[in-house]
Amino acid sequence: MKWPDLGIRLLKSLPLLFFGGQDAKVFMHYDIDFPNIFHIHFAGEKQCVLVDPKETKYMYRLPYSWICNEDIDFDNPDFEKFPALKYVKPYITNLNHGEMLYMPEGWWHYMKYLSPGFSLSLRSLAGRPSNLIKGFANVAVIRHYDNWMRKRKGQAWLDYKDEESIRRTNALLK
Ligand SMILES: O=C(O)CCC(=O)C(=O)O
Ligand SMILES: [Fe+2]
Repeated sequence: MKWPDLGIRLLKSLPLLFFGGQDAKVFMHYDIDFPNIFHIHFAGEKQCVLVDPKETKYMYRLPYSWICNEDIDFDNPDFEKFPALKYVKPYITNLNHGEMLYMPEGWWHYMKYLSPGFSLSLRSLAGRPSNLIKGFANVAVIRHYDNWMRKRKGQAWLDYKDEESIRRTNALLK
């Protein structure tokens, strides 16, 4: 197999393939290890919503996680319950067969398969040292702590993270 030269050193051992049926959604997240991602879509049409990491403070991120509060519907956000989302400016684009989207390291992404299709993500290591360190900490420590707390406390841990995400984010607006 020949790899394309995209001007960045790709992690050749780590291409990821994703499949989605009609209306399948990929929850808003950023990737745990801060890769730069070239996302190539095939077959159907897919909507992609990206958010700049500069706006992370308004994203109701769950503590010890790289996802948002799961009650947020990014197709129709509830601005009463999640008022900080008013300060977030999403970039929205649709990918059709053969189109590629570059997602810089740390950018949030939410995706919706408008019709059945599949995508290939070519990834490269984080370029910023601060992101490399955060990615390493996430993989080596944070996710294990989160799993351990979840086993220990069960639903109470999930409820705590939900409430904290709202409390911390809404506190910024006061
Ligand atoms: O398209 C998908 O199903 C998920 C893609 C994604 O999150 C990624 O490439 O990092
Ligand atoms: Fe992702």
